[in-house]
Amino acid sequence: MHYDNIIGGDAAPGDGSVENINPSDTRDVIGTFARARPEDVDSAVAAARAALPRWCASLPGERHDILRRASDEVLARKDELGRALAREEGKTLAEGVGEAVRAGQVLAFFAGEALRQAGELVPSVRPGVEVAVTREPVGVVGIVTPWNFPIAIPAWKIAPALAWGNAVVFKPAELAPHSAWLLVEILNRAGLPDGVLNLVMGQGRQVGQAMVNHPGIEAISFTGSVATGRGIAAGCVAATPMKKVQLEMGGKNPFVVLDDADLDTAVEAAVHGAFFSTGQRCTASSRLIVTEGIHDRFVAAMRDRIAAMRIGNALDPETQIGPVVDERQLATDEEYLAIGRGEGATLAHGGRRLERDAPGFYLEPALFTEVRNDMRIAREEIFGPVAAVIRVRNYEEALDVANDTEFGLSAGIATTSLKHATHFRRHAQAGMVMVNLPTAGVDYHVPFGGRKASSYGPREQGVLAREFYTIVKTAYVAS
Ligand code: UN1
Repeated sequence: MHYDNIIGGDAAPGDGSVENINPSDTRDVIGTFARARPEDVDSAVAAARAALPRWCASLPGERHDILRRASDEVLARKDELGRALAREEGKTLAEGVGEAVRAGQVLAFFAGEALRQAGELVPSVRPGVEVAVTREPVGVVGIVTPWNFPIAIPAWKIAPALAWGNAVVFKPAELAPHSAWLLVEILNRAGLPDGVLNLVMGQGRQVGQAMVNHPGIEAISFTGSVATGRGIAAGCVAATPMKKVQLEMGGKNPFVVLDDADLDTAVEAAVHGAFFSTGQRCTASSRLIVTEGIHDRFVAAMRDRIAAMRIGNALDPETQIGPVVDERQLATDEEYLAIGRGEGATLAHGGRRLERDAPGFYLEPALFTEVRNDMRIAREEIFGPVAAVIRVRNYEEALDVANDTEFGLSAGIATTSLKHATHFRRHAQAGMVMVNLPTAGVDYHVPFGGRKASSYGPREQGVLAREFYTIVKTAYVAS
């Protein structure tokens, strides 16, 4: 089956197409997906601009109803959407269905937000004057999303954009456009006026760049790598007019395990955080920072736990870890396995390529031990099923090591000490802190985002999402 771009409510072919391949079985072609040209970005922006006045002026009830209908459909079709997602991205069926449900919940949350658009009436410091502080849509928003959460991340960017009256030009990742296409189709069918939401598919370098440069787009929200994010931010500032920008980028998330931790809790959280979704999450626990009293027991339990995991075809309900997303990511993972060995870390478990019935990108989850925090495997985001255990003496050293990173997305700790849990919650330099929980796997109704190189601009999700998707107007009225 072939999938076109969707511009102004119509199918738009673009120039040529790309095959979308199932990473669990590379013989399985999901479909061909159109590749947008810069002129298609122009058409998408023109369609969005034409649709904007009507959508900006739409009533909260209309926006609510459309988002609510889309949520209902996503939730009703969760199994089918979850399967489509698992097939193109390689996360397991359970993870795929879970992500589809999350997208449905996000849509419902922002349907509610569409109804909660209050401003403030403030007494002026001058007599006879009233001040009204209200929020208005930003305009046309460009949304650029990664392959690793191909329906949830689009939903948590598109839903608030629409709830607050913006029109959207949306570019999903080239590796996983099917889930995105299905989401756009559902939202359009839920009653969005033509042109409010436009889908342009293709490469970041062409389509994304054209969006960043385009004078008809007021803001860009992006999730992806630090290098690309930096380029987008620079482009948004250099553009005329300058664009508002929101970036969610990498992580090198620490998960601290203290001597007093409950071992099962620590191992479950570490395995989940490091290896579920094949480690392909910006919130993955890639540094396991373990105090020496529990170190050997923790490593032994991790090895047993990892050895028992079933790695295989994402569409097999028995599978617990799916394949890596593609050949290139697999090569990166293998390169880091070699780098880690070269740096003197011990590969305590895994790291082999696996053969399965179907040809796919299967990699055994890998656990390095004897890692120092200055090694590249402890500093650079790998984005694969590779975790590094760093041995430390005590809590104080653990906290120092946890914070000694250019990133600051999520930080976790396993401990039964209230004192250490509280101290860590206050002093971890991260946007999100998890106590006795995996660093990955977040709620859909509260803010998401990080510090340092992990994020730039306002938070995503929850009520704070409005900071990016609205601009404030302060009106002074003399009576
Ligand atoms: C999660 O861990 O539940 O790209 C979400 C990512 C993040 C989303 C993680 N933006 O991995």
